Amino acid sequence: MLFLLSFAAPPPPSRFDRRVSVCAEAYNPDDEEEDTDPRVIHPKTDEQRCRLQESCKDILLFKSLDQEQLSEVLDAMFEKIVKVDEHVIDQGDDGDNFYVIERGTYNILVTKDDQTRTVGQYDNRGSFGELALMYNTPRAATIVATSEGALWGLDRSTFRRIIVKNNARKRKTFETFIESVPLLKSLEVSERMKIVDVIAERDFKDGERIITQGEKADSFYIIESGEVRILIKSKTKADKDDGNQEVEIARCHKGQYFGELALVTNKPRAASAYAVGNVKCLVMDVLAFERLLGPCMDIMKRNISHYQEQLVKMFGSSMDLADPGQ
Ligand code: 1OR
Ligand code: 1OR
Repeated sequence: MLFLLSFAAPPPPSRFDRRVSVCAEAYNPDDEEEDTDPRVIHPKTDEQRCRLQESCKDILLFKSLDQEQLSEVLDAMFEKIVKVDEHVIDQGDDGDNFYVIERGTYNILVTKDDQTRTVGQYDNRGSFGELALMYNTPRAATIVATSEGALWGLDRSTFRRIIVKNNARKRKTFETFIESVPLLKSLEVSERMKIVDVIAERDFKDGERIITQGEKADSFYIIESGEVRILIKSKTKADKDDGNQEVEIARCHKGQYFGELALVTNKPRAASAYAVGNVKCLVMDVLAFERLLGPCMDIMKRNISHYQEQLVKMFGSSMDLADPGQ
């Protein structure tokens, strides 16, 4: 294999003419010419490598890579310092790099019908720029730094060779399960496959806490196997005297979801979730949740209104899910 050693940011990609408008483009490893591309390596000091590893540790797209794939990705990443107001990505452009945030705040802007709206923000964590590289589409949003910041970039060719190839495997692995999830039934097959592209699998041991009541929320969960208990700390006087005990309010099983409430209401977690036995969950981050699960929102909102009814039945009218307490 050829090794390309480079200290500067990589040259602009040369394969933009392959851009197609098909969205959930199938990946065929046999016709992927990037397999013959030289391996990209940006040498790093130990200190840089540490910062890079820390920035990447929660990136869902990297979670299902094996050790070798991950080190190839980390080797290829390069540091990019950004200034306030710098446009890291412009909507409509072709995709060059995928970015992981080390620090800094960034606005996500979308222009539609000549109107530009801020649709979200990144706050010192997360990643962006995967869509144009995954689906060969123009950039779907503009990303502007709202502070000085530092990013780690991954070139298009390495991204496609490793992440997109791995997604083809993920699609095969999770296709049958994802098709069986009741919440996702109303989606098109291509929309369900896009969910598979961005999810990660996470394992939890018996008794492990998956969600903590009162915490800020950034993920949504679908149970792939095992059982999850939902517990709530009630705030009635009797419970306070009792040391604010947690009470079980629900159990979720294979194919069911949890962790949607805080994302929908934009509030802290209303309850805690614990694994019962060994549990495997598929995890999606909040932006992917908002981007991909819009069509399922009515079902989720209907179920949320049932929570409120159950809450009143269990604890009387003194509890409010919009005020989860600590
Ligand atoms: P990209 O390669 O298209 C822009 O370049 C990036 O912005 C995109 O990848 C995502 O990583 C990121 N819609 C589209 N792209 C988004 C969105 C988004 N949020 C972040 N990105 N929406 C916002 C969801 C809250 C939907 C807006 C209608
Ligand atoms: P979250 O993001 O607030 C905790 O994190 C999750 O527990 C929550 O989303 C729901 O997905 C899940 N009330 C509140 N949350 C519940 C409930 C629930 N059941 C599951 N969750 N109730 C149970 C109704 C059978 C009503 C309270 C008595």
